[in-house]
Amino acid sequence: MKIFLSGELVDEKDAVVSVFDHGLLYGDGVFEGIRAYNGRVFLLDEHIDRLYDSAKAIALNIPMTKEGMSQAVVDTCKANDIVDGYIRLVVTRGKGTLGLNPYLCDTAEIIIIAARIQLYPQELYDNGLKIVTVGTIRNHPEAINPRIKSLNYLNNVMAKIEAINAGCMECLMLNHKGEVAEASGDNVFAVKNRVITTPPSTCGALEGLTRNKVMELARAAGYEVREASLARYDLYVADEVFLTGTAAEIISVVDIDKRAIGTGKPGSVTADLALIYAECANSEGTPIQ
Ligand code: PXG
Repeated sequence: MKIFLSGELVDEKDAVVSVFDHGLLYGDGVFEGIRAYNGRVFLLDEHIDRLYDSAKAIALNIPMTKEGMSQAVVDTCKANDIVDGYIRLVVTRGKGTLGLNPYLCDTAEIIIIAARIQLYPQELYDNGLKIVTVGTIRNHPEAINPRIKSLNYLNNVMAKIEAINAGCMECLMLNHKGEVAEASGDNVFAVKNRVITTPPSTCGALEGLTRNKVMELARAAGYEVREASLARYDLYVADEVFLTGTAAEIISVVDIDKRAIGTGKPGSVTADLALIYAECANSEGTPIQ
């Protein structure tokens, strides 16, 4: 495998970073997880924009233009013959001292890994997920704003541990006010009387690109789509609940805290949206070759 590191494509065995890199020492950095479908990088511009916004928010200067970054993603896919894949784009603060001060770090380190995608088992898409609400709340927005896709994922990892300990693969995270925020690595949607609602990012959700695309496609298909604060109650009594994310795409939730959602089986609106999304993902994007 060829990895993009510090401006060039190197062999995987040579793709090493310093133990003094603040991405490792402090989780100081930002990242994106991007999909390629059918020889095209899906939502590339949107991912690059979000990466630079996250970097801006943590006062991290990325030593490359957005155009250069987009080209580097495409070049890394090309070098690895990616047709359908998952791209991990990471920007760390770079090599520094054994102290927090980010201003003492060298230039940011840019890492791009283009790999084959590990899909969730089909069974989960056919039958839906069971999830639980966890005690770990989403980061307070004035501590680390959940809109920043930072390398510091401990908040989500702690939630994921609770989910797995409860026998679930995903969980529901609330914000500091008890409102629904999102799952540990996916956004959440509720469907009630065919109206589709998802929390706004101010409720503690990452502004997911799958989320945004699903809202756009749903509106174009004639659904009413709202961004509004949701309580756990709203999810318990919804007709359908589903999660969205680059890796998961669109997946039904059929049980939350032992309450069956709707019929307890994946619903028709979710299935309709998954189909529309797949069509879009397979026909749009930045060509690799
Ligand atoms: N919320 C959080 C906290 C995320 O990390 C999403 C929502 C969905 O956003 P996108 O833009 O992907 O629609 C994410 C991103 C993984 C993995 O390996 C998934 C994410 C992040 C890191 C790893 O499954 N999801």
